[in-house]
Amino acid sequence: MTNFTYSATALDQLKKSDSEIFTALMHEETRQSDGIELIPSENYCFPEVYALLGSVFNNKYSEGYPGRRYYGGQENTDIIETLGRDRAKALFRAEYANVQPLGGSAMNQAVYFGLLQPGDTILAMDLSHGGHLTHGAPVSHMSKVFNFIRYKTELPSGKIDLDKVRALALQHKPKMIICGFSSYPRELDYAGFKKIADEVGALTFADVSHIGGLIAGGALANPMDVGFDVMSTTTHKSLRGPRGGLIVAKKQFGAAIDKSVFPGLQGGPHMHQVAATAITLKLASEPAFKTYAKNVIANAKTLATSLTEGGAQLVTGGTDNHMMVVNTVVSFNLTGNVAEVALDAAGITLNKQVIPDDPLPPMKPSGIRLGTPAATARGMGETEMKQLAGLMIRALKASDDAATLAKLRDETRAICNRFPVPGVLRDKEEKSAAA
Ligand code: DSN
Repeated sequence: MTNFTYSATALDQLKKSDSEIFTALMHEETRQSDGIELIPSENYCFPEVYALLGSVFNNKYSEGYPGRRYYGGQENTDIIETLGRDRAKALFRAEYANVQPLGGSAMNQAVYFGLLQPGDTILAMDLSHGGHLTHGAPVSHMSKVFNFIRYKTELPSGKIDLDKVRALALQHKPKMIICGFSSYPRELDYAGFKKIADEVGALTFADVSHIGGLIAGGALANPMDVGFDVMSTTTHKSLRGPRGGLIVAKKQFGAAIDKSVFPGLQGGPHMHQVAATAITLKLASEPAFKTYAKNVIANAKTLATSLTEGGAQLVTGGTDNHMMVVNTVVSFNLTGNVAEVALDAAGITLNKQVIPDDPLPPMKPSGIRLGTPAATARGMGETEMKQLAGLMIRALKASDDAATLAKLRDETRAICNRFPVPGVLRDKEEKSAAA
């Protein structure tokens, strides 16, 4: 099997230079291979991404943009960044793209500072109801600079009520309305958000970080198709790319966003990441990725149904996208942190999660959040989703029984070993041969 992950020379050098780091790397490969990854914001990147992240593009400073840089030697970096921008525009049907943001937080800050003035009002989803830190959570620096007003989901449905969003918009007259989430299992009504924004003269900004890949693959609606002004997505989640972010927008906002990313917020872009983003966008435009995106959602629906049949109560009752949130307190009398630890012991990785209006604190919340992008990238399908749901239910019912959890871990490993992690060596023999 070809070792896509690292060049043999680099790996050999690492082994000689630092056995502690080398060993941790090998153990992490084993952890990712032997366990099932259900954190909905994580994924296994395309193998080509490893090749570029571990490449000489890491060595290059490229402040500026293609054709207008502050350092020489840009003939190859200009090619990859231009390809990245053009591919992002084509994939998301946008007039402008910037592929330099170092991550999701930088990307969203660049949008705010590029299109707004300090003190401006922004209407966004509350973190505790499924929004994101960068959407104005009080602990974020952004909340100190802009005046965030937060809309929430409704109980008991757990869904967004656009009439309530409209009422807040009419009351506070925001300059920007954001839709997007890190924990909301339903499709958004982008046209509905746009109508409200038009009524109050606000810019429309969709942060589709979780679902960027599902939009690229045509499995979920694209906010740009209904006239959104700007959209951001991280590149490492459902898109299966390197850690990073990208912004697309209407042409008229391009110059301001470019200036905001560099020199406003960032210095030299990470060109190994930009190169990896460019190949990711190519792969995400191919027919196989459409199948992948469709399968991510089909798998999530199967997992949600199977968990519900096993006694799990899901926030909003199900899912339209790649993720679901389980209220573990009402379902299994377990707080989310206890459920997370028990499932980890069974080889199943996901995260504890606050539920809307959670009476419990974030480190001991009422639920867990899980999703299917990574499992689907391994090639798992409906059969495995049903098996995983069964393992989860058994683990949650035996959360204090170490022997049962260890047995479940063996069952999880047996399923996982039939679906190798893309681009990572399969077993110890292959690894030692490569090293
Ligand atoms: N940390 C990401 C998530 O898990 O949703 C968002 O930034």
